Amino acid sequence: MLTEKQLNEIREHLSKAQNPLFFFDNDADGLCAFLLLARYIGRGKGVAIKSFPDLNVSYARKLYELKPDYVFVLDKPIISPDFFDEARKLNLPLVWIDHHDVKPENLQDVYYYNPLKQEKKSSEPVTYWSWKVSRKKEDLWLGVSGCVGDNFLPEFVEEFERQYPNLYKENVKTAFQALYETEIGKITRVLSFALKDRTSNVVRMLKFLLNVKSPEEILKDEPKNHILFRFNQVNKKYQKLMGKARKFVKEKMVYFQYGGDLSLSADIANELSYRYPDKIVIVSYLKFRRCDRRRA
Ligand SMILES: [Mn+2]
Repeated sequence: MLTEKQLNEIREHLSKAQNPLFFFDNDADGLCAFLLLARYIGRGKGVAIKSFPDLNVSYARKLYELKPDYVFVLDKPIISPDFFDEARKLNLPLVWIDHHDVKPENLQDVYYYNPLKQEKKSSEPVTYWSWKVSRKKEDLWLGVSGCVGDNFLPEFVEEFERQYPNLYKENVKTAFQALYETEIGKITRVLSFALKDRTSNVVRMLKFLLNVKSPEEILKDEPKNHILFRFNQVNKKYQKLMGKARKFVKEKMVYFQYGGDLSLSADIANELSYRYPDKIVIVSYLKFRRCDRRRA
């Protein structure tokens, strides 16, 4: 776990940062962690990291473009040495909050926070700790949404249920149940699908989410709700794939292979393991290459 002292340190970094830049993992946990911290101080820009598994050096360009005075990296297990070099060259303080089971090297002058590094080990998602840092009552829903997206049901879900009975339901026992059976779970799925969009649309979404007043706005079915529009688009493809995947359910396992222009493997695998908890689930994505064979 992170200690109260460490949470305070993170608060201090945030309050010192006048123009922070947050790099976050491209999923609901990363996104909600960013939103919680940026909304806490009321400033900061966010960039979703699409490189895998590391934050690679191509993102260093953002340091020149956006000229931050502080860099935060959220929910990413590896940062490439070249990215570090660039940040050091610019003398930028780097705060790294993660919860993956890795031992990064090269941490001199990096402020590294990971609940697994402590004596009392725990692996709550980065959203969980971001909520502990911010504790803005009106942002509690972001805390729940990001945690549930990382298959973690936080204890503050009880407080959430009291605050937003319409977005929750009784007797939720697991994070998956919250993800697939409640409205806050739908919000998580909306956010996660909306991240799978062109960069310009994602930038517009981040702006909207930095200022959104209530979670209900995300579910409001109206034409100017671009996030919901994108969700519906991706969800159509997703439901089709889920329908296909169900045909591959065997006695002990589900093995499903698919292709196309959009990778949805993590989402499909999660839902399959929720629907078929006693089976082994394997989902593989084949990225289609354009065939360039031409006749001579
Ligand atoms: Mn993540």
